[in-house]
Amino acid sequence: MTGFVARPVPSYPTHCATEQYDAMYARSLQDPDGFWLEQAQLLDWVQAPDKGGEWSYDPVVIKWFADGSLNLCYNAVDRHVDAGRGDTTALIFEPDDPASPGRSLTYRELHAEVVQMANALKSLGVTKGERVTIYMPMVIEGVLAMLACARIGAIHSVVFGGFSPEALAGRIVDCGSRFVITADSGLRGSKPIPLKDNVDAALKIDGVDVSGVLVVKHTGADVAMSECRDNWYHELKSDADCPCEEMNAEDPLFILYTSGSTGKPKGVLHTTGGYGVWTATTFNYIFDYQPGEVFWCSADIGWVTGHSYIVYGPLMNGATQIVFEGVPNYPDHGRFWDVIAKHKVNIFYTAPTAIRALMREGDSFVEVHDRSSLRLLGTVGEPINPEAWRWYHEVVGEGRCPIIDTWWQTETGGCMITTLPAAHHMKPGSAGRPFFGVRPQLVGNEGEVLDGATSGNLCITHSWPGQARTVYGDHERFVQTYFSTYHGKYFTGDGCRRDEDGYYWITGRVDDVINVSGHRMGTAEVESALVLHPLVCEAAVVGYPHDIKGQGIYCYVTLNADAEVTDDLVAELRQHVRKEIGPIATPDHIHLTPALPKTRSGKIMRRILRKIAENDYGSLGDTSTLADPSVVESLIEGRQNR
Ligand code: 6R9
Repeated sequence: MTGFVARPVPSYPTHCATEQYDAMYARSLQDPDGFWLEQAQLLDWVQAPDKGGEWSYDPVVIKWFADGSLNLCYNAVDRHVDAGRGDTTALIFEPDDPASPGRSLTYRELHAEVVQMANALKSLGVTKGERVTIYMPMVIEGVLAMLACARIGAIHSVVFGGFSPEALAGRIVDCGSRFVITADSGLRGSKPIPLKDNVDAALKIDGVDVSGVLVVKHTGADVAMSECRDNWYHELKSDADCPCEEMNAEDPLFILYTSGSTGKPKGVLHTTGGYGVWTATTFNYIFDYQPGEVFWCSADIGWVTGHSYIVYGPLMNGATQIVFEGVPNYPDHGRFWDVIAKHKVNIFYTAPTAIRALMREGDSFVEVHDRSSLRLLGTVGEPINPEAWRWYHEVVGEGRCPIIDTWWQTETGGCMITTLPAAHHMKPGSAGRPFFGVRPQLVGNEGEVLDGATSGNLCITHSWPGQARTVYGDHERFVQTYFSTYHGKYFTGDGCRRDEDGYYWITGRVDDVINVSGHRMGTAEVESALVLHPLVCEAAVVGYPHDIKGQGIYCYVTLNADAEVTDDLVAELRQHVRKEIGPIATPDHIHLTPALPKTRSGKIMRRILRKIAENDYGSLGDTSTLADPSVVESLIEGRQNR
């Protein structure tokens, strides 16, 4: 792949030109405390911090700005009103159905509505430190719910509205949440999502102990309301005064569940000050938002991208942005570009999987819509293939807009590696250079540090303010997962190449996590769901290259000896996984097999299963250690027949 030099973008501000980046980056490494205490001034503090980072990776203790106090809802909402920016539009709601009325809120109106939501939470009995589960469609009230929690010091745990009642219940129990905020139902591509019904089903599951449910009326769907437990939001909200709670910088802000290579999803915990500074600064420098512009991040608030770049980052910077309820292909494949034309979007941030899916439909869906407002395009969630990158750049952005390919994770809080517009040349497929304060390191499998242009496992050697502090309720798991593979370093789980210009090229996960349409999925999670089915004996799940989704889910399943194989069984198993986890986990292939390739000690040889799923039989490696090498032949035969 050759380096791609961006066309000059004359209107670009110069504050992030190359020399300035180099100088700021160098300073951020030499004097991290001074640098970040200065950046922290982007926020309004009740008690400004004097302390920067106080951290160690052995033992693992991470604190930033620990003597400071602030409230992020105040920073995202009130301070803009106090500073005379109350009439600026904060949120523009674009509904699933383009014919439905949208609405928009100024920062003043946002303030009034956040106060109403916060009062509703208080009247349910929510207090500082409580965990509140948010299970919402992509509507303004979802954003209000998160900000209202931050306002009163409650810890939000947003669960993506596409997750099943079982998955929702697991997350409610794990963080001991006694309160749920939901809506009657949601809409995605005109399909109703029965959110309240799902909550009812989740709350019936053993171990769930929820005392209050707040229900936002959104679609008007008929839902059951339990008298003592369920409350309509519109009946509970009030305009009473509701000041922001003063929070220590290290008080928890939110928990967000994410998949790992083992066990159930982990509740990644972020705290207030460091996360606030990280999302505010990354949004400011990377998206380079200018007053009056319209920003649009097409993610869902159920993922970290929605947390950092729909809720906290843009709002703390006083931006005007879109909250989009719909999907890219409804009512047709031009919906993204229609929304961009309608609201004159200047900065657009989306996922490679959406770009690939839309690219496949041809250029005409793009070209009929006016994209002249676009100035900057961004991607996140998975590696972008150069072909999709070029289409995004040439067709969507008319060759005019720089592309930022931002690499980061739920655990990093915000962007970590990206080119900065006007400071760096872009190379399609490369995330680019580290953001201020980020020290990436490539490490070999034995832990050896690899210098220069090379490939290895991506670690980060020094803490940054936006780093997750722990796994909720299980610090040992946090230490094991991230700091034990390469002692004293944060291990990202990603493989990566660094080129001669110091650009980083993420090559994908090196652990048992797959990335399906930009969503992280632990293969272990899908396996546990499959073996819950009464006919399944054993399951092994791997990822394989998928044109649109990046990776698809390939499941090898062995059945119990007495199981009868019917035509419907495969469909039933797929349905079963959807029910246990949610539609995003729907298997692409279910390969029924009498046996799995195992070593003599009984370990499943996943390496072989991955190769077979990839249709790559030439490099299966050494199969002689298998207990029964003939299994491989029959698996290959089975793969070729599908
Ligand atoms: C923000 C987010 C994190 C994993 C990460 C990596 C992959 C994210 C990427 C990327 C290549 C990029 N990833 N951004 N890979 N290029 N620009 O997606 O968080 O859901 O926690 O996923 O996504 O594999 O480790 P999360």
